Amino acid sequence: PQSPPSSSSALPPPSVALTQDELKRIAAYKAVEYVRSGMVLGLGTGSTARHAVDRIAELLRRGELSGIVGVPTSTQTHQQALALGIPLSDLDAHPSLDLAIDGADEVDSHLNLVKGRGGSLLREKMVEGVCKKFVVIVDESKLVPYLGGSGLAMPVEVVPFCWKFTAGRLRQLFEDAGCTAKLRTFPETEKPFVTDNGNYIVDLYFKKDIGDLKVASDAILRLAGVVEHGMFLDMATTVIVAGKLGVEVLDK
Ligand code: ABF
Repeated sequence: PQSPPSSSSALPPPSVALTQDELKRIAAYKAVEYVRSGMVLGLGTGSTARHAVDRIAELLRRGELSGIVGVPTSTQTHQQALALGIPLSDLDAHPSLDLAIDGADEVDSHLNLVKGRGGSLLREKMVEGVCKKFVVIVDESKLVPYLGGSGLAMPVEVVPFCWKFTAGRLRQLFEDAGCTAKLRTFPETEKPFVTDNGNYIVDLYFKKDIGDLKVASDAILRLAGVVEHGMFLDMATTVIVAGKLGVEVLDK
């Protein structure tokens, strides 16, 4: 079967105004066109990736796909895929994957991403780092001129032990960018949000551009106490953007 277009393409504009969730679904369905029977698939997490998982299950039910093995990137996606009857496995059994489909919080013009505002990033990075193809699905609100520039969180997963110390060191790293570091908590209880891996998340906010992303990434990862961060650099091979004027496919 033919692959979907490998270069940028725009579909005709939809005739009615679409909601953000409909745009997410359109991007997700387009990404599922890359799925072929027999593939080992990374299943992403979040409100956009959820549509892709639903669609894969639907095509399996209809017999239009077969032999798929899914590797979920969170307990949430694991539960969704299990309930839908998608055969599941993990990286221990499948250390290399054919394709992963996942959402993102920010996408820059080089297809670098911020992920993890929904709370999962470590499992995503593990799974999506060993995929032959990584298709990211977003609505157009996620496109940014530079990562961290939206004024929204840059998530860092940290061990709970002395998290205040780690948050302080993270803030110091980016002092010149006007960084603040905030533990992610549940608004109702003020209790820390706990990741699938039993860790906390420190959200970094920047007033200015943090500069070279690779340098920033290396500096964060060098801090003992940090488990992983939400910058996904040079990982996406394709980004599918659904917007009011149509769908655009951005390839690396
Ligand atoms: C997950 O999906 C997270 O890494 C990221 O935070 C989120 C994007 O979520 P949504 O599609 O709900 O905007 O993969």
